[in-house]
Amino acid sequence: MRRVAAGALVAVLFAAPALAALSDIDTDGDMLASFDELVAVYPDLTEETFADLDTNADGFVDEAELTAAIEADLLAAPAQ
Ligand SMILES: [Ca+2]
Ligand SMILES: [Ca+2]
Repeated sequence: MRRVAAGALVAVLFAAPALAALSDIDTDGDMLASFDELVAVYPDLTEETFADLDTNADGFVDEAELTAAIEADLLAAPAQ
């Protein structure tokens, strides 16, 4: 039983950073990163790069797009 509980805890710890990244960027709580919200965290971000991150072109970077951008080294993970 202890072994199962420890495994679940490790899974939560590994899952946390991706969730924390968007919540650090998303200041209005809509679970989407707008260009203005991303620029506040990444001052060097250009609209061109933002368009590259926004792969479905809805004008916002969602969690999947943010995770993909970090994994592709287009963005660094936000400092905690
Ligand atoms: Ca937002
Ligand atoms: Ca998008």
